[in-house]
Amino acid sequence: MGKNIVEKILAGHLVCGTLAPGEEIGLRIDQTLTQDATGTMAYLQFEAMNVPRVRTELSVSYIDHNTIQIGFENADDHRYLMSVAQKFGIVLSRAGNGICHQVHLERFGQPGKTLIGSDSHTPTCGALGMIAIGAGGLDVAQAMAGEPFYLACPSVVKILLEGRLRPWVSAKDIILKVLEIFSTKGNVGTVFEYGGQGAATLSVPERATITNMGAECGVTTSVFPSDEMTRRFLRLQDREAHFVPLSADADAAYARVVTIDLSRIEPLAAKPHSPDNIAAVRSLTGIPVQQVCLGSCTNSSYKDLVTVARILKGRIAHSDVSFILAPGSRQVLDNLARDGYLADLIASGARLMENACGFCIGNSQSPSSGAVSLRTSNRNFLGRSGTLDADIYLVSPETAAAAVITGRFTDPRDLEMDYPDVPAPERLVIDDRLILRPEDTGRTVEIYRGPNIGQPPVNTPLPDTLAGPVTIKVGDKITTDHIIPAGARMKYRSNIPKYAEFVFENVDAAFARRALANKEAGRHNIIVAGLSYGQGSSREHAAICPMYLGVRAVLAKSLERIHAANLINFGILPLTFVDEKDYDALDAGDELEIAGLRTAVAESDILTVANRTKGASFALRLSLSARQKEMILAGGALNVRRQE
Ligand code: MIC
Ligand code: SF4
Repeated sequence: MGKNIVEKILAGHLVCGTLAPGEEIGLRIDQTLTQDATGTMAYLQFEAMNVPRVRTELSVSYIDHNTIQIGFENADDHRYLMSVAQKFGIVLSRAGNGICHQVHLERFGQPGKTLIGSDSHTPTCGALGMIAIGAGGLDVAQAMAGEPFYLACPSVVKILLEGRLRPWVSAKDIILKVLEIFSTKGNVGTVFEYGGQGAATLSVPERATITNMGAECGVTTSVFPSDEMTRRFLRLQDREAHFVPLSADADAAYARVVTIDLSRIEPLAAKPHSPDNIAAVRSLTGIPVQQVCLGSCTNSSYKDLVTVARILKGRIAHSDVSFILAPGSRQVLDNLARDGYLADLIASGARLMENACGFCIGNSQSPSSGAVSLRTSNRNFLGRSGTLDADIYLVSPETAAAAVITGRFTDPRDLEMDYPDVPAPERLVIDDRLILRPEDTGRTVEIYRGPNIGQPPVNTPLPDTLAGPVTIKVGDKITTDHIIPAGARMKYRSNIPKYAEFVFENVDAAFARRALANKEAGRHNIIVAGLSYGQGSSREHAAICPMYLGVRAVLAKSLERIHAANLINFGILPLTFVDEKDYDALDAGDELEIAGLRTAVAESDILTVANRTKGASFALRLSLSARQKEMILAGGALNVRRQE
């Protein structure tokens, strides 16, 4: 039996376990990436591991998220990251060089390699034919220390692309179609492997839009073959030496095959407040638009931005529309400038922002109250933009450009012009001078620590009796943006006691105070949730901050992969209902108790919970590997390391 692409790369990196879907496997990791908002915590944890230098082939630290720098905190974190990089042999991409995923794709990703990153959109580099996976900062720190990365061996779904995109339809519309088919839930433990004649027509940046937003489906990662398109992209990046061909064997097996005919896709949009709330742009025609944001790690390539520049050339943004432009990387910006397109964009009224996450993470450009904002980014979760009552729609660059002109939702096919087909440039300006390579001089590097940087807190070992209230009960599809908001709050990423004040801020602003009071009274806090708890980002703060507030267990109908792993890393029990009806029977404030917990965790996969308030009991499932059980019993990964 032949192998698919995923099996080939996993087999070449397998350290332990067997390649059977669902089994825990350990992988050798070739490359890591971090960004500043998750990186500071990751490097604090790495420092605690007492490893003199990173043990990967390549580790890159990006500064791209917290670049607004209101107050001293972010700038202090940047200095910390720069000193850590120098000391431990990490490459550092300075603020201004671009968004981690875009830059990693351009300058570092390599077919056939493994990459883990402390950001959920790390799968972007799957566009180059590598296995690139998002993870919590602690997992990335362990990989930098040379340890395997553990995960459940995924099952592989083939997405067979046929046909060719029609004019005005682009890669964003493909991934929105995929989201329409698969939704944002129920895909844990799978990988999307793309193939077919249609896939061969897509350039690497187009593939990257698709692999990037596969994260919204909750898959472990997405991957494309490494083919002539890949070679062409790497050649343009002056990196042809990194090219290796990679494709699935003709008789490779898949858990499922889904075929999408590219020629039948039309311009699509994700409506508020979920990336899988898909509608045809045509059905939204006429809705007035107040803001258009172009950029983010999803749609920031040279082709994306040149396409918009050519659509807008000689026109001016509609008087109702604030038009925001944040190029994904300095390379893209340099080349737009060289070729004159930047001038066209500025002439059309674009408000040029830094090459950074910016609007996408909600730290700037929050829309006005009740506004409609069209964005080429990947997430439209409630409140993420910084304006709770704004309506955010995710669209392609073409649809975004059409709204810039008309001030309304407009199917770009209705613009009376020819589609500007943008070929890849013959040559690119490549300037890596904002990338700092660590020198191995043996010189002692002093680590800079600003006053905002605290030590990561550690949990206590698992108690034998868990007793406390359901401190909050939430519904389905609660994202990590709901659990711990980013945006304006993100500057406290290195200061857990402060950041923890904002847990569930947009869901139940009194949660943090209530939880802390329970903790101080010696009670455990319990979160009850519906389906797909912990969607979205990889931020381990969605586990660390609740842990700091005394949360000891999450009872959910289902949990998303990265968040569940983060909970375990910090000693919080990720439990699922055996019978989903028990979710309905629970209310916030119910007093729950699990007795004999340590023995039950060690010996069984089923725990029995007593509801003291209602005089009932019910069963919960704890699906953990032996390694994860050890972590839970010890109160998290840091305690296990300490014991060792
Ligand atoms: C996001 O897009 O939500 C982020 C901000 O990039 C996060 C990481 C973070 O919270 O720092 C992610 O995707 O993992
Ligand atoms: Fe940055 Fe947005 Fe991409 Fe996250 S999704 S890495 S915030 S651009």
